[in-house]
Amino acid sequence: MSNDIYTPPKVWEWDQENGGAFAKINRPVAGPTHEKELPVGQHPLQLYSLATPNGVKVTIMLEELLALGKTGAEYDAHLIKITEGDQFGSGFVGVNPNSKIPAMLDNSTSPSTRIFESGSILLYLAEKFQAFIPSDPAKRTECLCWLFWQMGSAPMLGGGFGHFYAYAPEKYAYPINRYTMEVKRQLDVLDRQLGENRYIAGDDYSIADIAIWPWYGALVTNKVYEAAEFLEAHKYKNVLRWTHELEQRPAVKRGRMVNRTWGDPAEQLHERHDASDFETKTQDKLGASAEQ
Ligand SMILES: N[C@@H](CCC(=O)N[C@@H](CS)C(=O)NCC(=O)O)C(=O)O
Repeated sequence: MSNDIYTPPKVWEWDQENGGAFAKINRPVAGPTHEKELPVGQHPLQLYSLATPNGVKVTIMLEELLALGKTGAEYDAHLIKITEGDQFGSGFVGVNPNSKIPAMLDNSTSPSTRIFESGSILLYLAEKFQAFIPSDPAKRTECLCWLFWQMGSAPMLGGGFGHFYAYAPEKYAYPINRYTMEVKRQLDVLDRQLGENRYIAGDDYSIADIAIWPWYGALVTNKVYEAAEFLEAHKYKNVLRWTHELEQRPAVKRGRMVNRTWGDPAEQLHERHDASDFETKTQDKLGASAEQ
């Protein structure tokens, strides 16, 4: 690949060697590549995920629900290694035909309910447990506006800006400028909203915060794409104030650890099957017990 001007052929052909991070798992077709059943644990909710920003939305929500005392939100979190193609196993595709984490099964219903798309999972859980979504119709609408804002906006951040700034095999001015413009605009949207409100949708912490924080909070604190300086993240003061407030929440701290396979071993809980796993099964503890 080079910076030469590209003239599209009459019919696009799949160049399997086109390089770039994640080229190995990208395909122009859907459906399973292999037969593989999903593991099923003992709890009502079965989550199949990885601790990317999209995955973390759901684990934060589940930990917040448990912190509120909603015991029906007990869950098993199974690790899906997307760089190894686990999302293309037949069992996973059965839960999410779109082959992306997070995906969830609610085994407390008969038959089981499958839920995919992180925004839809947050809404499902908020409605099921009547929590983190306002009951007042106007406030509920505001909360859903921001939830859907996230679902429409984050692909510009991840698939657009993050891809071309951090992952593309070569840097091109055109897409980086285009998506930087859009991401800075999005940060300004959030900054203005958070200048007038404590939380995204008003006075109360909600699924709008839980959806938006893992992407935009990580961006302004340099945890994704190493782009905080490039984007002048320090200028979005209200976003930073909100980001730091949310990161202190115990459920947010726990949610970020689940299905995490990189970074500090003390913050990696590869699978979560019980609340006590946070104390006993993080990688530092498992590594230490393997050494004894
Ligand atoms: N809109 C989806 C996006 C999910 C998504 O893009 N998941 C990524 C990880 S963050 C994934 O599973 N990628 C694997 C692949 O594309 O094969 C959601 O919010 O759930």
